Amino acid sequence: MTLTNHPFDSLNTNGRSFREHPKVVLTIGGADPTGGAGIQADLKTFQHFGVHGLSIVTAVTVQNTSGVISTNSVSAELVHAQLAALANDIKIEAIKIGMLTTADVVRVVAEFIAAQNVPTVLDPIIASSNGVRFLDEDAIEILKEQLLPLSTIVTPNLPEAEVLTGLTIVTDDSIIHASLRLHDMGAKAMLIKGGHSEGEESRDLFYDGLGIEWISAPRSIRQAHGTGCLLSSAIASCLAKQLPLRHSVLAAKEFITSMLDRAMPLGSGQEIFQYPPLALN
Ligand code: PXL
Repeated sequence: MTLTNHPFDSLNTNGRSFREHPKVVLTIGGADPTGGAGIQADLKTFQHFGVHGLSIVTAVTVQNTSGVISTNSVSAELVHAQLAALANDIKIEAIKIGMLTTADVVRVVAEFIAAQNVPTVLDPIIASSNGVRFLDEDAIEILKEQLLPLSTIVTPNLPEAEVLTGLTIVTDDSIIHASLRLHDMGAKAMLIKGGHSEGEESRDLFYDGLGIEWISAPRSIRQAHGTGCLLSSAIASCLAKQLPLRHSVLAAKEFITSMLDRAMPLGSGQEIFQYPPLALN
C-alpha cells in the first residue's frame, strides 16, 4: 500500500494508509485587525502546531500597531449561537479563552466549558496594553467564580494576577503568594507570566497544585504585540495533542521565546509576529 502525498496520510499497524483526522482547538476571543493578537494570532499558532483552529468572536476591536482605539462586544446570545453551532457539529479537543467582555458573555462561556469538559486554557485578559478596558468590572467576578475553577490552566500576567487575587505583586515571594491564592480560588494550575517585571531573564511561575516551578528564558529586548495570545494558544494546541500539562507549558514557552526573534515592525507601533511560510512539497 503506497502513501499518497497528502501531509495527513499515515500508515496504520497493518501497513494500510489512512488519513489522520486533525486535532481541533477552539479559540474564544476578540478579533484583532492587525493579525498580531486575538483570534487571528491564535489561528496562526494553531496552524503552526498542526492542529485545526476553530474561532468564535466575542468582540470587534478597532486598533492598529499603535494600540487599541475602541472595542464593540458581540452579544451573549450571538456568542452562544456561535458556540452551539460548532459544538453540534465538530468534536473539540481543547479550548483557549482570550478576550471576554460582559458578565453575560462570561456566563455563556462558562456554561459551554462545563458542558464540553475538555482541556481549557484561560488567558484572563482584562485590558489592552495601552489601557483600553476589555472585561467589565462585574464580569471579573463571574470569571473568578465560574470560569477559573473550570479551566485546566490560567495564564495571567502580573497586573492580571493582581486584579484576580487583590494582592500587590512585586517580589518573587509575592508571586508565590499570588499563586497559592489563585489555587485557593479554584485554579487547578497556572502560569503567572513575569514579562512585566524587570531583569535579564523572563521568569514565569508554573504551579499545578503540587509543585512550584520557575520557568526562565532570556528576556528579549523586543516588545511584540500578542505575546500572551501566542503562549496560551500554544499551550492549548499541545493539550489538544494530549501532551501533559507541564510539557505543554514548556513547549509553549520555548515557542514564544523563538518567535520573539521573528517579530517585525509592520506599522509605527508594536512589532507583529511573523510565522515561517508553510513548506509545501
Ligand atoms: O493581547 C491581548 C489581546 C487579546 N485579544 C485581542 C486584543 C488584545 C490586545 O490588544 O486586541 C483581540
